[in-house]
Amino acid sequence: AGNWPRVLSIQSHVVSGYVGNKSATFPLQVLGFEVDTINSVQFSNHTGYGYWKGQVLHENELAELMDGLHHNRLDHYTHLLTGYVGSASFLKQIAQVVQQLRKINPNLVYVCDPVLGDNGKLYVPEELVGIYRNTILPLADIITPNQFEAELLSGGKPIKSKEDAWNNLLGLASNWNGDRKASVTINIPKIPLSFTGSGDLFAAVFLAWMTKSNNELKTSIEKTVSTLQAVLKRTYQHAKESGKTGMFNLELQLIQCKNEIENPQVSIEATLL
Ligand code: PXL
Repeated sequence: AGNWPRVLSIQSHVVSGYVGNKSATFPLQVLGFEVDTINSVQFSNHTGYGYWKGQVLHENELAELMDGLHHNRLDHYTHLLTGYVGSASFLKQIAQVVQQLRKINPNLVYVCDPVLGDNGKLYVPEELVGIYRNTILPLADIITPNQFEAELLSGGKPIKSKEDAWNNLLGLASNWNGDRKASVTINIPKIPLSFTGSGDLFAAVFLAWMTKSNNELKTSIEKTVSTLQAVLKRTYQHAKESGKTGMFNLELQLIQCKNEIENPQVSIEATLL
């Protein structure tokens, strides 16, 4: 397995349910990636439940784990994946982790989901915006901001030019392949529920398909969006059929979608600009 892609994923762990590492690990493994996880928190459940208990990993403890890996030469990774980070000091330590991993593998691909908030509302301390912008994003190869995050990270100007129909979400992506820039858009049917952990799933699956396709943006976006649609549709169906409302019935139906994750049927085409 020495040549397999190996991902270090630093994200939340929840005992029950699927956000953070619980949302990212299974799809990456199903797609053939070795996944090592550092749990930035261990909570009973995600915070959307309103009540949760658990522990937070501090930056010195992250450094300790990295030291243990380094001592045993276990810190050779092809990818680093990070998601929700709740404090400035932990985020700064992640910059140290990137530097440590790049010393071992200069070709390390860092996929950063710069989680700041959504729909005009921050859900991390405001000081994280500047640290992402000035310290973390320059180290990242792939970032997966939502619209609000893209606005904050690019200087706070609203993005309004691609307003779409209310029942669609518009996905935008661009990358450099050699000296060529590719840009794609994709219209994503909106499912009328609010899911938790779907952003974490998106970043992990996108990492996988970008790697497997050698950075082919259009097919990677199509496979990622199609996977998300399959998981969210099944989750929506499950929530409706279970009758009861409540957070637990909205947990991603991830294991149930193993086949769709392994072999996504592209149901939605992206447009190359
Ligand atoms: O990215 C979602 C997420 C991650 N980690 C924790 C969360 C949530 C969403 O609620 O509570 C701890």
